[in-house]
Amino acid sequence: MKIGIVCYPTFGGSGVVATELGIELSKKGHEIHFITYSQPVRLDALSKNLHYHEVNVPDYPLFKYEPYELALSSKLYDVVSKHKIDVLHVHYAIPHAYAAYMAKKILDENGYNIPIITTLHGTDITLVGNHPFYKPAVTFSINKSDIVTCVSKSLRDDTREFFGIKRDIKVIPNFIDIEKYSKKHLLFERNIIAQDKEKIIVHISNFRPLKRIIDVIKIFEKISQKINSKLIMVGDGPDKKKAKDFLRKNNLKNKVIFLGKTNEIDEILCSSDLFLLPSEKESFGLAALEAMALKVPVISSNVGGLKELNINGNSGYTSHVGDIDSMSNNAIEILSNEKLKNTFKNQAFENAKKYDIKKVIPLYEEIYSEALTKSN
Ligand code: GMT
Repeated sequence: MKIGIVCYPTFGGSGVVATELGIELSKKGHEIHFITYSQPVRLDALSKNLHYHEVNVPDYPLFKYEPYELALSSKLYDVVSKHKIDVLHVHYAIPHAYAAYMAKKILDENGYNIPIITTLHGTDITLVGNHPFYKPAVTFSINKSDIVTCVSKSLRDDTREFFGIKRDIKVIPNFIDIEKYSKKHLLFERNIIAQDKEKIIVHISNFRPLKRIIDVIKIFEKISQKINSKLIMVGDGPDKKKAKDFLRKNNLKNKVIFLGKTNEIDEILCSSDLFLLPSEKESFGLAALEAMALKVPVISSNVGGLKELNINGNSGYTSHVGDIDSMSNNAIEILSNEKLKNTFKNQAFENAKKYDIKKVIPLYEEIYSEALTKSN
């Protein structure tokens, strides 16, 4: 099948999922065309089955805002008609589902029928999409997609509730390549970042307010009063300065390392004892799944898709948003007992196996076939 994939090519979870999906589909013999404004970060090599088409928005002094949706629709029209694409799969509703619908209409005028699959990832629904400025256009484009999928049951329910949408929405969870991760267990020399007896606690995110990175530090502060430990903060974003100020004021600077954006996430997780994700909203929590796949127990909030992924008392623990005491007590319980920690580590890995790429990719292939059948 020839599949066009539209996504945000940056470090965000939706872009990572879309890229890994495209790469895996290409290995299965599908011809994949990424249509994005820059080459997706995890797409390091193009091949016979993997193509990349850049969307350009030229500067023009008249425009206060460059019309990206327009450029994307035109590019989609070009790529779909030139390469005879069978289905178009857009990740993140804003503005991708809207631009895809416009491209579909233009193609239709030219006698070309292209089914559109929209995958909702989270903030396109729970944060940005339901703002009155965007809501009518987002509702319209979700309703007009041929098939809609989302990454957790919680996100499906939120989409129905926030947009009053009644149509079928399929849940296809995010995934990881378990085989690849199994090979990485014990990969990293832990004493590069911590002393031998120090426990390593990790947080990975884009440091946006909804990730609550001050909670991460407060939880760590309580843990470190009882357990010799170090906190590794991976990522970058708007709350980084606030976090650094907090560390300075609370004399925690020497115990916390900021690693910035890195592609070495697996290596860091391999040598970690615990992963913290106390988010205010989280439709899935891909970073937590990556941690679980590398046998790292997760301490998280119990919001959205996180409570579907992180099984309380099994792969880690979940608590209410902002409950620093509960999260730090749970963390201390796991970290202070080596046998218990190993049980949680193994359980985290067992749970991650449910999200193996080999189980999830066929679900996408099924919906591509369904979309094709429906549109013919
Ligand atoms: O978490 C973010 O802020 C990034 C965002 C994105 O658009 O990439 O992540 C969303 O999609 C990921 C992939 O499906 C999910 O794992 C994240 O839970 C989801 N983020 C939120 O719902 C806040």
